[in-house]
Amino acid sequence: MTYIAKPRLHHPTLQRNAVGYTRRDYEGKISTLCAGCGHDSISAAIIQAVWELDVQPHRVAKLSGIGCSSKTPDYFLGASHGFNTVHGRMPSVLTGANLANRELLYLGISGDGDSASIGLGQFAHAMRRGVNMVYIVMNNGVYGLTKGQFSATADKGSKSKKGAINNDSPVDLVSLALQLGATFVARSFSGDKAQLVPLIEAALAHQGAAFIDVISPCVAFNNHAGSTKSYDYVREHNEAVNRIDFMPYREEINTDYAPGSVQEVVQHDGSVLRLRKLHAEYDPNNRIGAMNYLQEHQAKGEVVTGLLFVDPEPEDLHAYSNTVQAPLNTLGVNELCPKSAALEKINASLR
Ligand SMILES: Cc1ncc(C[n+]2csc(CCOP(=O)(O)OP(=O)(O)O)c2C)c(N)n1
Ligand code: SF4
Ligand SMILES: [Mg+2]
Repeated sequence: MTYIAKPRLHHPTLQRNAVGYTRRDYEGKISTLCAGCGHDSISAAIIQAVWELDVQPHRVAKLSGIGCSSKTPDYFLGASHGFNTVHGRMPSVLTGANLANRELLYLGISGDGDSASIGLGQFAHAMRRGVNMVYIVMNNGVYGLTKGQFSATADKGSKSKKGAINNDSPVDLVSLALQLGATFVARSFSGDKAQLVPLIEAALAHQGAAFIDVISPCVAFNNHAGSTKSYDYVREHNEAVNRIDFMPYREEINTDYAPGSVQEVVQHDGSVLRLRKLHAEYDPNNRIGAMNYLQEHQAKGEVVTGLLFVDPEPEDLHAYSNTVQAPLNTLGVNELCPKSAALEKINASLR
């Protein structure tokens, strides 16, 4: 783990957001990841998105598992709540925290090993339960931290640095998230900040399970010819279906586009996603269509990116479970332990 804190000196003219913070205030410690690792670019995109959204740092809880990717929360949002859990167990810890206090914004950071191997069950249940969170997988196709073994997202036929061929079929987390009922599903690339930042912003505004798979090359173990998660491969095979402009509810919309070239999605909180269509036939409101489109294009070796599916009226675990609105730590002892008479009443109603 890194222990190197960044100097706290700010240039006095650094721009401040509406809640008075500079971009530096959303940074964390100095990264100890390899120079050029895609994960550092994703950290920078998260910092940018949260700063632009004027979120107060104490309103965010960032949770992760184990891996180079799961180390990154140490490198951003240093003034937010954080919990580095056990390998593959971020979703259940996050679910518990979210049930205890729904007022925070939950950011779950994971890797392809963390979520598609040991944590696959945890990933599946967070998605199907509609936990209100932004679930980001920094996907490099290998276990970077343990020296580059193929992970479950490595494509069949892709080559390791030493030339071994992967014979196993890949787990596609985006397809799984769609099938499991996630209400916001996107894929992006760490090398495309212009696409990634508005996707993170829109996901943070989304009031349900939002999943973003970010292809994030590992320069130490998976950035060679024959890898399908290298910078070169993703740049050459990136098929973006749309570009989004994210507008928080308070902003006046004044950008002009040619009629028909833009699709507007108004989210539950009033924020607007303006989708500039790059593939005219692609409809991000059609879950089954998105699944078919992905499978067809994946079979051709293309990496489909963009906002793949969004339900503008999502429901989350709290709505399904009819839970109390207030964070549990604001309730008194009588509400938390309602005594035997209340239990009797409940039992009687079930007889
Ligand atoms: C229970 C448990 N099993 C195995 C490990 C060893 N281990 C640490 S990180 C890791 C894989 C990390 O891969 P990924 O999630 O893809 O993260 P990356 O390093 O590639 O970003 C493994 C297998 C562990 N820490 N804990
Ligand atoms: S080993 Fe790979 S994933 Fe880990 S920091 Fe280095 S480049 Fe990034
Ligand atoms: Mg990995």
